[in-house]
Amino acid sequence: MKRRSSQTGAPLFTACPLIEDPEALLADLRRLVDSHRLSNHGPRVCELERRLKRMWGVRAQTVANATLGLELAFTALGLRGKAIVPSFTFFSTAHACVRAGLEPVFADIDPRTYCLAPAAVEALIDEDTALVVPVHTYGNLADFAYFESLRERGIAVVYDAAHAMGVRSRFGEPAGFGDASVFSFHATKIVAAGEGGAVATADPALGQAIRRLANFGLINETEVFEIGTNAKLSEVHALFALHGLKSLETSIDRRLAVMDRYNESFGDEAKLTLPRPQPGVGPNGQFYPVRFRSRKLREKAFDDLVRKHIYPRRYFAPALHQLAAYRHSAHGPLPVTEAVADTVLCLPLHSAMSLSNADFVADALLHSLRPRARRVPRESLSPRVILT
Ligand code: T4K
Repeated sequence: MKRRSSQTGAPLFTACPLIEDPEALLADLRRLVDSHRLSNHGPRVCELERRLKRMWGVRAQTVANATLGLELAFTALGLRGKAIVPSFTFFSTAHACVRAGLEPVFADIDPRTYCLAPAAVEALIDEDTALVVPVHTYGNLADFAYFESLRERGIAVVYDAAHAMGVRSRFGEPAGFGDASVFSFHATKIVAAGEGGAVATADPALGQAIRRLANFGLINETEVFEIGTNAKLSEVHALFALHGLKSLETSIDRRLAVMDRYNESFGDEAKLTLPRPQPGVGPNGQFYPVRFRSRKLREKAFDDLVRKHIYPRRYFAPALHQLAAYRHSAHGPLPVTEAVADTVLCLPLHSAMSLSNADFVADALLHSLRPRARRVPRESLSPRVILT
């Protein structure tokens, strides 16, 4: 008999994009087709930028993806020298620095938030430091108090906010901090447009420069003073992002319900370290990272889950300084980065995930950790969250 992998028998991936109202999206796509306007700052891109600006309170400049958003933000700031970045992040953070002509220097992270550790950054700052790129890892917010103070010391700060759409903070709207913050609309993100991104900035000149660079460097049809690229968001992607934004709150609520369910299931499991809530932060449930006591346990769990057609991801292993591409890059001591990269696993968590599938994943993981344990049956599921 074929073994079922979830309540529906479908594989369970770490991420899965959700279109909340496909009929409404298809109707809008029909209108888009009839409009014959597919790119170059058309009405949907403009509408998306207006909506994001309303939400963030600062200018929103759409881009083709967050990787290019980071690169163009660094380029538009006109920086030269070193950029302090985490090694525990997606490739884009450091790649964008190199492509913008900056030299990445890797700093260690905080073991509770997985974001850059201020003390580690401070120890690496020297007269060549032009930029620091804190990543809001998994939707945890970097330490604004420290990083904003760097700007007063003449160091540019651009937040990699690829994971942070919809995160709230008692310190203010996260998108309003830094020289800029760069968000992603990739298929794996909460607002899933397939590809896409947006740069938030309170500096109108910086926003304008990023817009220019994203459009080949054109001033007008005949004037180009700088070498730009093509990083424009298409109308199709903007339409998907607009639909994703409409259901942002619902998506976050569903994700948080799944997180609560995981927390409840793993609460007393000493072999796991669960994500810790940050005081004063309203999380978005972008990822659910668990840490294992050892790499061996993590690898066993990974294999056991995959056998049940559950596909977690080792975000972010290997750490960037462990890659051949960065073997010559400078870095400080990275003990936390290496320990986390060795032991972390992001479990399936997405806006369409049911609590019953969360239970299925939790049971599979607990069984991997304590193969002889028996599970207590659960009470019935909340109907609001039953999707897949
Ligand atoms: N900064 C940080 C900190 C980031 O994490 C990222 C991207 C960026 C910057 C740059 O943002 P973008 O330039 O992409 O806007 C994925 C994404 O490609 C990447 O966007 C993301 N971070 C990273 C965390 O994950 P992969 O190679 O792990 O994706 P993939 O194809 O293995 O997909 C992961 C899971 O998602 C799969 O198990 C299946 C599911 N999935 C994926 C796609 C593409 C779907 O269900 N539908 C889909 O269409 O990198």
